[in-house]
Amino acid sequence: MFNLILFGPPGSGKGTQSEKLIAKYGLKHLSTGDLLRSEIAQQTALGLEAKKIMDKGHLVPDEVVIGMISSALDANPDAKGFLFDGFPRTAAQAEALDKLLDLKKTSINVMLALEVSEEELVKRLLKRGETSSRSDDTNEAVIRQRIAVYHSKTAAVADYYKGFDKAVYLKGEGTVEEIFGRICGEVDSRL
Ligand code: B4P
Repeated sequence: MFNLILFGPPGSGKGTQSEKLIAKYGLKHLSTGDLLRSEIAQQTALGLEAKKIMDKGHLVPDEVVIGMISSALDANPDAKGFLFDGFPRTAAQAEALDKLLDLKKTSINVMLALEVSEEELVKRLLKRGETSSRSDDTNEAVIRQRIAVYHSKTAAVADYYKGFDKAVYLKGEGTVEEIFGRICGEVDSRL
């Protein structure tokens, strides 16, 4: 089994690169952002609560996203590997993920972190906000709040994987194909 975390601030290209990676390597894509947006679209109680939090640029509580990932792992017993996109985002989520994978006798192979400047992140997300239905992408103050939360809570997750020698940093600027090439180089060297 090959398990990969695609890591980086909001707008760093995680979702964009994940689409290409799952097509190339046949991994099961687990995006907590997508799972939450699906709950919102279905107007579940969880989705309605999550929307209020996401629209302010804050993180949904750990127990909610950990529960979603646990169910998704259980629902895919035959996966040849998982691509975690947007998860873990806190140290508690990282520890919980290790425990969940341990129960399944597997572990994270590598965490690939995309590095992008703040101005480029804001530019990309505002552009996406012009065409997508994502309300968290239309307001620059909310976008900057999400980036601030990344620095205060999420960036430390990289240190967790550094401690296990599993963190790799990649330049997340350039064309989508250039960045995909860098990511594939790292994946291929570990397969
Ligand atoms: P996510 O859905 O994870 O979304 P994101 O971080 O905003 O974006 P992503 O990084 O995937 O976007 P991409 O760069 O691909 O999170 C949304 C919210 O959900 C969070 O704020 C939080 O509230 C909640 N949440 C999710 N997971 C959680 C968790 N684990 N715990 C708690 N809360 C959680 O795309 C951005 C744009 O850039 C696109 O328009 C794309 O076309 C463009 N782009 C990509 N690559 C480019 C390139 N090379 N050049 C130019 N543009 C590019």
